[in-house]
Amino acid sequence: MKRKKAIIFGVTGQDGYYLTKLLLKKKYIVHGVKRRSSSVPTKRISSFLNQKDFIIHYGDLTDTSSIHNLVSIIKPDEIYNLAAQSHVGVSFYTPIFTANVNAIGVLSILEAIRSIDKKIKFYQAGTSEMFGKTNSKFQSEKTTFNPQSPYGAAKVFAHQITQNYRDAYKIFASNGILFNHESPLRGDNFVTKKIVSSLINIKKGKQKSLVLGNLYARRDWGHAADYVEAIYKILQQNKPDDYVIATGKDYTVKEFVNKTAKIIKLKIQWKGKGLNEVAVNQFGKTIVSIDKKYFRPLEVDYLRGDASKAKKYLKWKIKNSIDDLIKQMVKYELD
Ligand code: NAP
Ligand code: G4F
Repeated sequence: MKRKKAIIFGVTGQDGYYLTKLLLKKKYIVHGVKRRSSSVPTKRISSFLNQKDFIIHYGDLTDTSSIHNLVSIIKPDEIYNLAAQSHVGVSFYTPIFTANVNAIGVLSILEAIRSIDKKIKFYQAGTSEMFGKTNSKFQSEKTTFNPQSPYGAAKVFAHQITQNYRDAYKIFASNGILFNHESPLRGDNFVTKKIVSSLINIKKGKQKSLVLGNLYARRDWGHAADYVEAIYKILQQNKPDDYVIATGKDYTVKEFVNKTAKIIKLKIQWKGKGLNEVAVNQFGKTIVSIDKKYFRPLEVDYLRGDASKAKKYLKWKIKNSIDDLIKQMVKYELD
């Protein structure tokens, strides 16, 4: 049987690692695209670099010619677009770059598919940030988008242009609408990784305190390994479509701190209010404090997803609870 070929844009990121691992297991030939960087960007995927079924290429979503060349040379069966400037807070500082990568970059891939081979299947990494400020208790595929950041707004464009190319050119182009998903390989400046690594450093006496922004934002946190299973399944359906992927459970940032502290047996107690709220240890020493600089110009206060459609049609299942996730993140940091 002919083996499938996939291109992964964003292969060096968190999800890039887990999706590569999954596709190699399924006997795909995986072509990963990395961009030029002054430091080594392939740390997460170093274990795949010497495998013959994993081929790495240079490319950049802001360089349309690189995308066109890769698609025409590789002629893949499937393209997974995980590439993005993925930090919501940073998107306020680099809004134009964020829009070029997260919105126009997606259009460049779709244009390459349209002009080279309309049979190539396409997955776009959409996000719950597209819902932004919402009144829905659970957000589903039917919930209105109301993004609150350059990141979210660019992702809405990417989502809608993916639907347009599906309808206009009959391309198998599908969107995942993924809620927050984390792992031991999460980027250092996302809140979960920052909390886990800092609290462990504090416990070991290597760091004095953890400084956070909004403690009361609520997020629906899942595990990246479970979410890439859904990404894969989305492209194996008979028809292209859009799917919410989420756990359906939400916690505040403060609750995530408390859960992590409990797992690593660090005793903390909260006191004070607003910007003066702190967590202290048993000796009264401040371990967690708040700084305005980590607040965003606009915040998404609350996200909780309804993944019924994915559960029904993709037969997608969650394997890791939030406590499993934190325990794995803790173990990785300790190792
Ligand atoms: P990540 O760890 O930040 O990875 C992003 C990837 O995109 C990296 O490989 C990065 O390369 C690459 N990239 C950035 N700019 C690029 C450019 N101009 N050209 C080519 N590649 C570029 O993000 P992730 O957590 O794996 O998320 C994967 C995708 O899912 C992203 O699109 C993200 O927006 C979306 N998403 C994530 C979540 C989540 O909670 N993790 C939820 C919903 C949606 P470098 O390694 O060189 O930086
Ligand atoms: O970990 P975060 O930066 O993730 P955020 O903004 O929810 O975005 C992540 O999930 C999205 C899916 O909904 C993805 F599309 C996106 O690519 C990314 O993966 O922040 C989570 C919450 C926010 O409300 C933030 O304001 O934590 C709050 N927070 C509080 N203190 C902090 C901090 N966030 C960060 N990064 N750093 C802090 O010190």
